[in-house]
Amino acid sequence: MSAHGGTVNMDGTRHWRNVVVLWLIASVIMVPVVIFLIGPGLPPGNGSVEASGQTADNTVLLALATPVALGVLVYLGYVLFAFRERTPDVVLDGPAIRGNSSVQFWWLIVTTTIVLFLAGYGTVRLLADGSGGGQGPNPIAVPTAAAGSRTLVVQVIGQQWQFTYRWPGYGGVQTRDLELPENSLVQFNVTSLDVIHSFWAYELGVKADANPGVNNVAYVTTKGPLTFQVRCAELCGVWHGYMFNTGYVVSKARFAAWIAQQRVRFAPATKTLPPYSKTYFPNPLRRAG
Ligand SMILES: [Cu+2]
Repeated sequence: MSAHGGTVNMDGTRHWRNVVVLWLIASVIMVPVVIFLIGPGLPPGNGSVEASGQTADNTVLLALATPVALGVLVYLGYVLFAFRERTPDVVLDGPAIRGNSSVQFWWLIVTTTIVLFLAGYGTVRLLADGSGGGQGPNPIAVPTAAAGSRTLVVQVIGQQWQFTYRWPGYGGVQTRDLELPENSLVQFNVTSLDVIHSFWAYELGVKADANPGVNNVAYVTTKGPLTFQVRCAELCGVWHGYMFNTGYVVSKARFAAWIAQQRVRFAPATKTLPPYSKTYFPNPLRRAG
C-alpha cells in the first residue's frame, strides 16, 4: 500500500492513471464515431423538422452515454487483465473501490451533474417547436410559425381499427388516406371514437395518444416529399396490428389537387357526418343531454 490514497498499488503500478488514460483514449475515438457515423442513422431520421430534432436529441443522449458505458467497460477490462492470476494461487488484489471516499465524492458529483443536465436538456427540447408529441388540448410548446394563419389543421380520428383524417379547412371532408403538403406547419388534432389508440407517424417524428373525448394536439413541420408510415401505437383490440396507413408528403400543387379530389369523392359521405368538432361522443350521457 502506498501513502497516496491507493493511486499506486503494492506493485508500483499507477492503476487509476492507467484506467483514466485508457478511458480517455476510448472516449476520444468512440464519441466522434457516435456523433458522425452512428448519429445520422438514429431514428426517426430527417423526415420533418421535429424528426430531425429527435434524431439530434438521440445523438446527444448516445454521445453522453458513450463515455459512461466506456468507463464501465474499460474499468472491467482493466481489472480483469491487471489483477488476473499470474502465478498459480497468488492473487494480486487491486486497491479497493468500496469505501474509497475520493471515488464516492466524484461518483456523486459526476452522476448528479449528468442527471441534472439531462433533465434540463430534456425540458428545453420538449418545449422547442412542438417536438412532435401530443400536448393535450392546450399545447404550451407551440411552434413560433403557428401564430400565422398558414397552419394546416388535420384531425386524426382513431377507431377500432382504422385512422381517418378530417379536414376542417376543406369543407370538413373525412379521408381514409393522409397526404400533407411539403414545407408546411401542420397541427394534428388527435382524438378517438372508442378506445385509446395512438397516432404514430414514424418518419414525421409524431406520436400522440388518441383518447376518446380528448383533443390531443401535436405539431409537425414537413420538409420535402416523403413516404411515411402511420401505425397505431397503443394496443387497442384484436385488429390493432392492422391499424396502419402509408402517408405522403407531396408538393403543394399535388396536395391541392389531392384534397380537391377527396372533397368530390367523399361529398356524399361528408353530408352525413356530424359537424366538425374537437371531439365526438358516441357517449350515452352526451346524447341524453
Ligand atoms: Cu388502435
